[in-house]
Amino acid sequence: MVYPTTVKTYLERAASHPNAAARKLLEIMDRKKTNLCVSVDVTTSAEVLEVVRNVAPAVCMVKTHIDIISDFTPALTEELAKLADEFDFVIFEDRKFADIGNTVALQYSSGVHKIADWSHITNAHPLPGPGIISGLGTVGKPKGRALLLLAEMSSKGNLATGEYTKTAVQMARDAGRDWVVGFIAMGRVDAEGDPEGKEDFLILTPGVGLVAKGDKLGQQYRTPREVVYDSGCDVIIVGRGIYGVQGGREAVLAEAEKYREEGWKAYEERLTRA
Ligand code: S5P
Repeated sequence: MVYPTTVKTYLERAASHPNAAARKLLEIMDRKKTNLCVSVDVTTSAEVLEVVRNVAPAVCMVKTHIDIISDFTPALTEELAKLADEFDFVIFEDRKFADIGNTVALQYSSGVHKIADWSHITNAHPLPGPGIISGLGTVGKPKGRALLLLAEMSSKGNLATGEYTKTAVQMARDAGRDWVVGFIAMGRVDAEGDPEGKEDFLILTPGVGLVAKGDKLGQQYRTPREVVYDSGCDVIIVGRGIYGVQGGREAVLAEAEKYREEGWKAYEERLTRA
């Protein structure tokens, strides 16, 4: 069976989305013809900005791990925000919150990183229960931000399977799509319980590579086509497969373009799938 959400265009889905950050993302995807998110997992401010400037034309989203930056100052996130406006992409801080509501609200709003001030979208493990969603919501909702739950993971042997995944989806349903806009997942975890595709959650999927099949630490890769066409996911997240290529600035953009094209082709094909 074809899950109805996967045969709707990103723009159609934007029109009816209640969350401002999700709407912005879907509109950008349509405008720039890209479902590619580049994961910028490098460890200095200069490297982050260099990778972002290189790939910016090809992406709808840039994903950060702000806590791996060794020389972090707020100037970095100010510059990222400027680039996001200039090149038309959203910022996803991949913080993977995993504590009680009160603590995550502090981690999201405070400290040196002040994530809620600059990151359009962030994510959380459902492990602590619904309090994590409400805690983050006290900070993010008034700012028009969006939250994703990790319903599945790409790494070998992970525990986010079966009942855990189902409960994660239920937690998102209970919270409402105006705040929890979707999932980190490997496929359409939302299809069961919504056969007509009325909810329209976003599925963002890491573990994407055109060449490598995995790394030495349990990461597992699938191709953009497997992720977008076969599994019906919405955004492909690519890290080392893009910023890790040799050959400097042009090679990195060329690689990003390759992923963008593959991801977009798979999306267009799935729209017309019978
Ligand atoms: O299950 C997951 C969830 C995430 S968000 N598996 C992942 O790999 N990620 C993130 O995606 C991970 O933290 C990293 O930033 C990125 C994948 O990087 P790559 O270099 O393997 O493409």
